[in-house]
Amino acid sequence: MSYLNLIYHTQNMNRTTLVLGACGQIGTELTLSLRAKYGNNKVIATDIKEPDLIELKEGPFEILDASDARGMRAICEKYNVDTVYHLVAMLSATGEKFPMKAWDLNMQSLLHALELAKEKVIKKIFWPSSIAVFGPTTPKQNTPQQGVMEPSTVYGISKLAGERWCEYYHNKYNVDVRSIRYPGLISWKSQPGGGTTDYAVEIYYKALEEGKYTSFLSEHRTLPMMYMADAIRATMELTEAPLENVKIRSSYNLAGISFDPASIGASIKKIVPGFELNFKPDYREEIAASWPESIDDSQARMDWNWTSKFDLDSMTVDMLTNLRAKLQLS
Ligand code: AKB
Repeated sequence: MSYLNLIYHTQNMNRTTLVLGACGQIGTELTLSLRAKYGNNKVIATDIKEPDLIELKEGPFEILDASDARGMRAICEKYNVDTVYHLVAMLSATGEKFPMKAWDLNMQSLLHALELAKEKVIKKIFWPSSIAVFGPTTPKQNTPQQGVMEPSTVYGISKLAGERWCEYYHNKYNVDVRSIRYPGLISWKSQPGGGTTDYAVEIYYKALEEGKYTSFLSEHRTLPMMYMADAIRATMELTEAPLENVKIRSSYNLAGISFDPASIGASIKKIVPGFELNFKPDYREEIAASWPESIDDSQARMDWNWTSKFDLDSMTVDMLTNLRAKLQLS
């Protein structure tokens, strides 16, 4: 190895990965998966609050408000950060209650990270978009990668604006930013907060704890969803894909499973036979009604070989098994 190569190699060896929003639904599992792969000290977890899950403290953990540009820069410099996974956002349902807060948090934190990449403080960013970028005028079935996007929620507007900023920073400043339009995510390790798709997590807890659940979405409100294990794998696969494979710099469509509350209820009933499901749609029904039912993710499949593994029943088995153990139920 030449002297210059050796210096380059040594510098890169010491670089770390930063997770913003490490205590959130995605951040928790992503931090643990990244640490399992790269080592605890190579992955810096940050959040605005202390973690409930003690495992998150098994590597470096820093309190950081992602809307604080100086704080984000200081941590990136302190730990010689290479890649930032930016998982801070106010989701759709809470965003409708606090529109300006949602806009400020979702946009500022992204722009701070993009600026750090532009200035070469960091090298790469993963930032999640969402199916919320689509709106009532988008085709609902097999929604294409490119097409009409007229989101009707503040969250969706901020995600669409974020996508445009990502592509802009890539085109103008060569920033290596990668993104996925996540469907609703279902997980047992950490709970979601403030989303329209949260019912699909709550339903599993209630099935085990109470044997019944009242859905805030209507019986046949179909949405694109995905099990967290698939989402984490997609996130790491895209972020680690060779540069030349990443053709979309706004955000990739990603598909997992499409189902409605009635179908997830039927899937749970196969394992919890007495489970009772009722419906009392609230304001979230209107948000859900504006989103697609299924997603065309052929571009992700083509560019970085994406393929999902879990279907509704295999997800239900895995969710209920893990939740039973977590909640210490027999
Ligand atoms: C939400 O429901 O707001 C999120 C999303 C679909 O991005 N889970």
